[in-house]
Amino acid sequence: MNIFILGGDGFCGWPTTLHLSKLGYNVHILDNLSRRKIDTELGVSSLTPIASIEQRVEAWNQISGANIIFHQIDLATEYERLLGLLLTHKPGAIVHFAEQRAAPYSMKNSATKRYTIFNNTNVTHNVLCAMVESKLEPHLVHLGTMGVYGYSSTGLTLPEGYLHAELKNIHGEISDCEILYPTSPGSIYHMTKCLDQEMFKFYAKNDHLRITDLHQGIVWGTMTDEVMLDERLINRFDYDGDYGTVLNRFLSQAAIGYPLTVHGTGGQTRAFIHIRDTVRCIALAIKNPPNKGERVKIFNQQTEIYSVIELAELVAELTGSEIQYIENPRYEAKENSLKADNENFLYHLKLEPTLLGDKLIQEIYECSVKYKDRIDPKHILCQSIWNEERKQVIEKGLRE
Ligand code: NAD
Ligand code: USQ
Repeated sequence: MNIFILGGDGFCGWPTTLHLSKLGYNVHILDNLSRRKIDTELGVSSLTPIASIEQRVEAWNQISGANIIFHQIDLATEYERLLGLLLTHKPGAIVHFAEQRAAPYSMKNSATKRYTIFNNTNVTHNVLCAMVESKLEPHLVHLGTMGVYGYSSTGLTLPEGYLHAELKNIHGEISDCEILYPTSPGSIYHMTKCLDQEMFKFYAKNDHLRITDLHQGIVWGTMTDEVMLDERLINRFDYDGDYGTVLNRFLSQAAIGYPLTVHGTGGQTRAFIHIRDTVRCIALAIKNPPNKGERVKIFNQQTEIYSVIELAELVAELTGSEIQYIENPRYEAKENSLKADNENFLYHLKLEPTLLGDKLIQEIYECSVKYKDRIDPKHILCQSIWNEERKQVIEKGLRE
């Protein structure tokens, strides 16, 4: 079966490409390399020395005997080319990673806010539109986020996408239904994932497209079995204040003796998944598509829940690092509780989760130490401030 990986040059997309290729799928990567261009714009590079897309594809094809093909295409603007590629290669599945995915980058300024909305919503809508126009019926697997639910400590276990609700009419009669869980995005980036969700709902209802939306937690780690085969296959590792995610950031900070940058109290509680499980979950989702006419399948793709301070303490204990509490540049709850269902992957699809206790944290630390000379300390702090109120608090702190 042919598979299109949209955004297959990125942090999650590249290891997924290799994993699906190893499983025997014919993989095509569609990517405009915008993530590499944003690194140049920000003056920063991946902690790990990633090869060019041409070199990494050639290396994999040589090592594995597969024939991954790379198409450089901007999916937000090149609709006709996308349609042409669909009609030529007739993929059985499309995995959609191709969005601007950093919350801090999306909140930097008007230009990055507008870019994130333009890029993400257009990519998603172009893909849906082209699926309908092509009359092909590929299964779309989209990478969404746990952040669509928001972090408001309701005490509820977050369901997998749909909330059971009782609606009361003016006569007091109650009817049962299932609704999409009310969204509460914490950034412009997260908001695009909420908009994606509505588009998926419409196209599944109106055109009977088969869609799976994976609400993924924060990904940690960088290595999978396939990327470890050869230095040229090495995966991206973001450590900077815009793109680095919290646990990977703490481990890279520890590698250069930089105090761990806990925002606020560190009471923010989030869901996590290791990159090895990301690629496995996607393979499982591809094998288990919804039926035609079925509503969008939504799975929570996360295996563990931690607060930021719990992670900082874990890393501090492992590496002897100091913890530094800094004024939070984000406008978010200081503390939240979080419980989320993940039965679909863990119990129905039998994912054996990779957990933080599994010593992989040491592997990431060692990787950070190996490449620590590539870390530029001036890019560590998050410079993106969510709103005027946060800006004033931070400026006041600097004056005192
Ligand atoms: P990434 O930025 O490393 O990769 C995204 C890829 O998409 C890049 O290679 C980029 O060049 C490409 N892309 C973006 N816009 C494009 C366009 N218009 N046309 C063609 N290609 C385009 O991000 P990632 O960390 O691999 O995340 C992949 C997906 O998974 C994102 O949608 C993200 O929202 C989701 N996700 C990521 C995480 C995480 O922790 N990294 C967690 C939850 C969900
Ligand atoms: N944080 C710190 N210190 C840091 C960096 C972050 O305390 O140095 C805090 C943040 O304030 C936040 C939490 O850690 O409360 C998580 O931040 P993050 O940057 O690790 O993750 P986030 O911005 O939520 O985004 C990441 C991915 C995004 C994905 C999301 C999944 O970049 O693509 O959608 O994780 S989720 O969080 O479940 O929405």
